[in-house]
Amino acid sequence: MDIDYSLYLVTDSTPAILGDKDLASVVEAAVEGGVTIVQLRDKTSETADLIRIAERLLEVTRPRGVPLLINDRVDVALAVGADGVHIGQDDIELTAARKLLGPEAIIGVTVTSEEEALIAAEDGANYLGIGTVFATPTKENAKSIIGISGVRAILASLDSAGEIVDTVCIGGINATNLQRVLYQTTTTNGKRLEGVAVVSAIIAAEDPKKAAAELLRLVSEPPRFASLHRKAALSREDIIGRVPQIVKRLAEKKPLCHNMTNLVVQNFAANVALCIGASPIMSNNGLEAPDLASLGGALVINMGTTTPEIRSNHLKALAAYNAVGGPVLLDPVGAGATEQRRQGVKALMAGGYFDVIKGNEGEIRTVSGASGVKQHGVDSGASALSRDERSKLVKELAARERNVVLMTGSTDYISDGERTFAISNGHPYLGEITGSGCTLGTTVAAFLAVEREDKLLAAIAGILMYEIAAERAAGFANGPGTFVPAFLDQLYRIRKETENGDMTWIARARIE
Ligand code: 3NM
Ligand code: MG
Repeated sequence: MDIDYSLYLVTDSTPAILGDKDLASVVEAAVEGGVTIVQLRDKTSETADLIRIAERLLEVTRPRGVPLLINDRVDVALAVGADGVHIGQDDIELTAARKLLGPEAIIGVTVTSEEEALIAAEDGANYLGIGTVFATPTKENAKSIIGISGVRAILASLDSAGEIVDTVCIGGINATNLQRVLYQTTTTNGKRLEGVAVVSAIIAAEDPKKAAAELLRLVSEPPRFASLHRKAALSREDIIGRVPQIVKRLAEKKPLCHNMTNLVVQNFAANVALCIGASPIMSNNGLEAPDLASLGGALVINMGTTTPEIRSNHLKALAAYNAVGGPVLLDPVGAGATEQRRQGVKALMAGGYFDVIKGNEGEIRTVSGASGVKQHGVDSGASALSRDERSKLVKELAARERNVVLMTGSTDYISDGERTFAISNGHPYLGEITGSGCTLGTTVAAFLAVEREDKLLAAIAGILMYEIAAERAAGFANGPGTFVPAFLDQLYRIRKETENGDMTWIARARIE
């Protein structure tokens, strides 16, 4: 059976979602908009009513070749001649439903864990509905919220068990997160969801036809922020050869570097951006982010001074940049220091795609989900991990998020999930002044704006320019105080030397 699961509509007749619209008309509009499969889900109607509703829906789905499944009720499916059923873990057994409905029926099963998924696949489910992805008011007593990483773990275990079964995910999917969910749930082996299932994104929409058409377009297109190129091998020699060219390009293009950053580093970050040749704007107003995102620059979201209001501005800006594929860097400052910050990181990572996540060891461990990470304040503190553990952590987190992860320290570790490097440039003075981590974020973001093909290379270019400038500046400084202006000078000088064709500074790169 070749069923198209791209855009799966699950119905809901409760007033909170359907409003005073007529369900069959909404489904008809949704099918016209491009929904590829429909499930009648109605937990309250009497059986006779349910049968009448199912018959009405069949009248609008069948002429267009769109399958109609019935939630839970094998009897109703049989009575109206529907195409199949969708069953939850507490409903009729899959094998029993198969006996009643026969081999041709489409039977889908809700799964929340790897174990449930493997059992349903072995028992011959046609597809799995994996969820709940995000908390959703449509299903308030959801068994568990498994997030993007939970969906990917299920896909990976199906893949490694050799189970071939179609999959969709459900729960809180809408036009703003759909592409990221499809992108980030794809396993390193390339196993991906066949589609997404939605309720409110269509049923509660003002114009269900338009909503369905837009969702279908999003399912069919890669996200604007996706890296489409193959991850080319990158040798030390490639890096030494290419980084100065990117520094030069940055100086020529003067990309906008939009910083939503903390109170402490506003001025320093703007100066760093200017010295490397970028054009800084320090705006924490999420409402102007769509205008700024259209200017082709990059965004830094720095959690250094965070409040719920600031977070909502961050989320607005993140959505705006994601929509146009503008690069976004997350700096989860002090992520593990307080409960507020841990929640903040979760909300941001559930709210959009970050091309690069940059933090110190404690921050990166918190982002990766490690519990009990002790952070005194926002400073880095002593390392708890070996070199191998650090390199593995950034690699695995980057593979999980399908982005680039940079963990700073006396040696920095950076990976895109496939290629991992350790960089040991820099100077201890960077640890004695405020904002050195934050302004590295600013620098890397500016590089992302001008090197779109290879985000890892862009980030490495930023780190090398920044840390080599710090090394050179230390030679002119008497201590941290005089280091700051010397550092700005050296960022500026490296830019000018590079513009004038003198690339010798890159010889200092310590990268492996
Ligand atoms: N099943 P919306 S979540 C019907 O996790 C349903 O199994 C879920 O609604 C599961 O698209 C859900 O409005 C509701 O978030 C999804
Ligand atoms: Mg059920």
